[in-house]
Amino acid sequence: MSFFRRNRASLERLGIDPDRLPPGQYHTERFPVLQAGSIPDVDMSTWDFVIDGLVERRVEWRWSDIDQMPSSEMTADIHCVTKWSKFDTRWKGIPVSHLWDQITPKPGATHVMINAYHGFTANLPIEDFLRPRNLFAHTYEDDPLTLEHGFPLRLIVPHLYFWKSVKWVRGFTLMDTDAPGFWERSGYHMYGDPFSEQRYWGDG
Ligand SMILES: Nc1nc2c(c(=O)[nH]1)N[C@H]1C(S)=C(S)[C@@H](COP(=O)(O)O)O[C@H]1N2
Ligand SMILES: [Mo]
Repeated sequence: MSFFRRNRASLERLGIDPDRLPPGQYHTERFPVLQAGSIPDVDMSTWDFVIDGLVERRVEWRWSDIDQMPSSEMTADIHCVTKWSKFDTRWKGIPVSHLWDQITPKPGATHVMINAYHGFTANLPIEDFLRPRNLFAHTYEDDPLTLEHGFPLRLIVPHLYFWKSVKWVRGFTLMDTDAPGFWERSGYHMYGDPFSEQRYWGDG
């Protein structure tokens, strides 16, 4: 029996519904660290969060602004395109919808580009960005994010492959068209639904 089949079979023994595991994925309890390039130097005294593009007024928040916003908690399964999935990860942060309520998008905005340190980007349809569970997370389990997992703030969009859950996030740009982000330009799927196995260009 292959590693993947054994791993899937082991879920039932653990009392976990194997249907939670998308095709081609294996379950792990570890929390691997992945990013393109190095972990950024984060300086909270100059840190800002910018919302620009098709928005009536550009927003520029400091950490002290973000820190005062209401947080909520969310538990989600996460699925990395490199085939590991981790179940029941628990996050706390500012709902994406809360930030969205504070801006006025210009007519015609359909997509966002999430922006992070080192020029890392990821694209999302606005509809997917605004799913009620999505967070700009500052807390994992009960502790502030570690630097390697995205301190001080990362996006969590659990219904898509985890490369869309941008670490070290610094803001987002509203757009009237879809455009590829960092991994999408290198061949990853523009949308990235794990249950349809949309890993690379041309998948589903
Ligand atoms: N800023 C930034 N965010 C990123 C990445 C990155 O390279 N840079 N990699 C993505 C990928 S491919 C994955 S799988 C997850 C990994 O998150 P983790 O290191 O917390 O497991 O972060 C995503 N967010
Ligand atoms: Mo990934």
